[in-house]
Amino acid sequence: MLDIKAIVFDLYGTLFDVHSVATACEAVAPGRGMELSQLWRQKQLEYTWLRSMMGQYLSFEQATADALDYCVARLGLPADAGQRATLCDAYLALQPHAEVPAALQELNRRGIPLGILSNGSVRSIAAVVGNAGLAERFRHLLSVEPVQVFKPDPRVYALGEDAFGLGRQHILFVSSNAWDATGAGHFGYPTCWVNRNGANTFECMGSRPTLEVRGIDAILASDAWRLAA
Ligand code: LAC
Repeated sequence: MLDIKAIVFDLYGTLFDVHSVATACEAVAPGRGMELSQLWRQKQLEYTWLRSMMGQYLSFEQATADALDYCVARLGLPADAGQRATLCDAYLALQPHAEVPAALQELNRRGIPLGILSNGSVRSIAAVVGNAGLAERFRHLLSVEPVQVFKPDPRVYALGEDAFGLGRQHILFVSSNAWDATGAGHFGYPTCWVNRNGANTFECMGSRPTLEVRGIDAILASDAWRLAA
């Protein structure tokens, strides 16, 4: 049985709903808010992967803004600079998924140290978590900024191990992004894939997550590991 001494969460999609910007997207794309939100998220991720491969780090916020420019052009939307800035700001005030606040509280009560490891900048992570009133739940809020490269580069995943001072086998890495869980598993973390939408496919890259759940509250109930501070 796995001996888990800390839990590290991905931020976007895992704890917070990236599509809570869909409502704001409706303002510039009436009737197409969710379509814009989904294309924007996919392009945002692609731009982080491309920047990493190019060896040209820039902030997650810039990748997000660049991705929005692409989407606005691709969908032929009449969004001016002010509207684009408003949409990017909406990314700083995402809503947590419904079960997240109570599940984090219970993990705190059980004494399990928690962290976030995200592509976001230090400023963005603090804003998103702070706006939701969840900052005190976490011992470490870890950004890719110190290593200037994005997930799934192993140097990013190493930040969790370094911060907690634990061997990777004792840190559960939790992500709703299958590609992120794959990268974390390749690094050597036990992984929990939060399959929120009941997708029927994980990444086909030769590995499986240690556990698959529908929400992070299920982490507490799993018998796949012993949780101990
Ligand atoms: C993050 C993205 C990958 O928070 O969801 O790092």
